[in-house]
Order: sequence, then structure tokens, then C-alpha cells
Amino acid sequence: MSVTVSDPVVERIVATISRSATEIRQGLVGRRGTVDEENPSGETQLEADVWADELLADRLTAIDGVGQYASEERPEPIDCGGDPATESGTYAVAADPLDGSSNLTSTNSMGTIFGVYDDTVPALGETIVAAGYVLYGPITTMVIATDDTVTEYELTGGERTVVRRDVTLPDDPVVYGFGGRVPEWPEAFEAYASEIEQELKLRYSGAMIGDVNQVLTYGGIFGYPGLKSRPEGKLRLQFEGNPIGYVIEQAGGRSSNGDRSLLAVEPDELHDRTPLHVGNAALIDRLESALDSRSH
Ligand code: AFP
Repeated sequence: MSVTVSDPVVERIVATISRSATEIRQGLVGRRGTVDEENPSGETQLEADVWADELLADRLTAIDGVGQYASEERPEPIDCGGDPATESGTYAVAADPLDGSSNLTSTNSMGTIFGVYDDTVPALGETIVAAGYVLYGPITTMVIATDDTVTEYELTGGERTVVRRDVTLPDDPVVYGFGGRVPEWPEAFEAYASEIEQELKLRYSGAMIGDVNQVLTYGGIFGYPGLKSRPEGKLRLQFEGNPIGYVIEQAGGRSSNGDRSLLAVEPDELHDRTPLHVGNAALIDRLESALDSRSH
């Protein structure tokens, strides 16, 4: 049975993404090649990245109530109607059309991430009213978080069917996944990671959505820390950090840039990167104290 989101504009946004998901999945075939372009983060784009971005842009900018569409694959937002900053019921949608697209070459799991901001982007995560992701795994599933609850769906033929309601992180964490090469980890993070490695099972796929869904399902922690060569980390605040931070916080967990909730991080630029950590609150509390104690 399908459950709709109470806000009609948000419902149209999530329905459009869930209906597009089956098409995106089918359209990956034959689009594994790279295009001669880089995205604003300097990463080589796949045909699939550009195609999925254009498909979502076309569909989402046509929705009455969507005032802006921004994505990891394009330098600037598209202004497409009212002003999210001043008009109530008008939102900005920020998306990572194909998270983990480098997994397409080896045909491993990937995702589509979205955040619905009640402000113009770049915006504070605290202005998010809904967020979620589609996971292109063995089956296609979707997780949608709103201020009320977190729901997991299975997607078939463009329709979404509830498989889990009021999703929360299990109390006893089981899995962990940390990105970046170990020699690149700052000492404080490496010390924390070596404790966690003794306690939990490793689950790291190269696509954040696959790893975060492991954490949402079994409990644990996913992180892509600030690195020695790149203290700002790899992942993007507006398109990855805020939406995933919102989902995990609505599911009773915590998010952190190492110092505070991702949703409280003031953005400067649309394509800002951030150290990103999400999971069970106790594991994130320990991470922040570990990073704090070594910095003093
Ligand atoms: P791509 O979208 O370029 O494949 O990057 C995936 C990602 O943004 C995120 O989904 C992964 O957790 C992380 O980067 C993987 O990074 P590493 O390749 O450095 O492990």
C-alpha cells in the first residue's frame, strides 16, 4: 500500500523521483561511458550522470511549488518559479542524481539522493522539510524522511509500496564503513577507527547510499572524514551531507562534520564539501569526543 507525504508539493516531488527511479535504472544500460566534461567538483562525468540529472531537472522543475533545482552535476541552480526563501510552500530541491556512479562500471550498488529545502540553496540543513534516497540494489528501494517519520518503500513500475514504517536505527550497532585511504586519515580519526574496527563488521561499497542503508538497517556508523590532503573531506554538503544527515537524525541517529550536526553547518558555496559521519548517536558522540580530545 502506498503512503503519501502530507505536504502536497513534497508529495509531488517524491512521487516524481520514485516514478523516475525505474526509468533511471533501466537507462543505465549503455550509459557507462564517460563524457568529456567534469562536474563542479572536478570529477569526470559519466553519460549516466548527465542523463539522470537532465531527466530529474526536466521533471522536478515542472512541478508547481518547486522554485529551484540544483544538483551535484551542474554549476548553478535552475530558478524555475517562486522564491523558496520568501514564498511558503515553495521549495528548492537539491539532488545527487547518481551517487556512487563510479560503481556503474563494475555494476555495483548506486543511489539517487534528494533534499527538499524551505529556502534558496545553498541553505542550512535545518531548513530541510523532507529528504531521502533511492537505492539501486538487487531491488530498487526508496527511503523518505519527513518531519513526522521515516518510511522505506519498494519501487516497482514507478509505484512505491511501503515495506517499513517509522524506521529507526537499531539500538545495537553492527556495521561500519569509512571512506578515504587510511594513510590519509588524521591521527585522531585513525585512533577512533581502530577502536570501531574491533567492535563492528566492515561494510563499504564505494557508494554512500548503499553503506548508509546498511547503517539504517542494522545500526552502526558510516563516515567519509576530513583527510590530511583534504581537511574538508570529499562529500558535498548540500547534495549528500544534509539530506543523509536529515534522514539519519529523523531515524533517531546523529550526523556530524566531526564537530556538530551536519544540519547546523553554515554553507558558503553550493558545492561545498564536508567531513561526513552518520550513525547511532553514541558512536557519533564518541567520534566527536575523540576528534575534540586530540585537537586540544
Ligand atoms: P562517485 O559518485 O564519484 O562514485 O563517488 C561516490 C561518493 O561520492 C560516495 O557515494 C562514496 O561514499 C564515496 O564517494 C566513495 O569515495 P572513494 O572512492 O574515495 O571511496
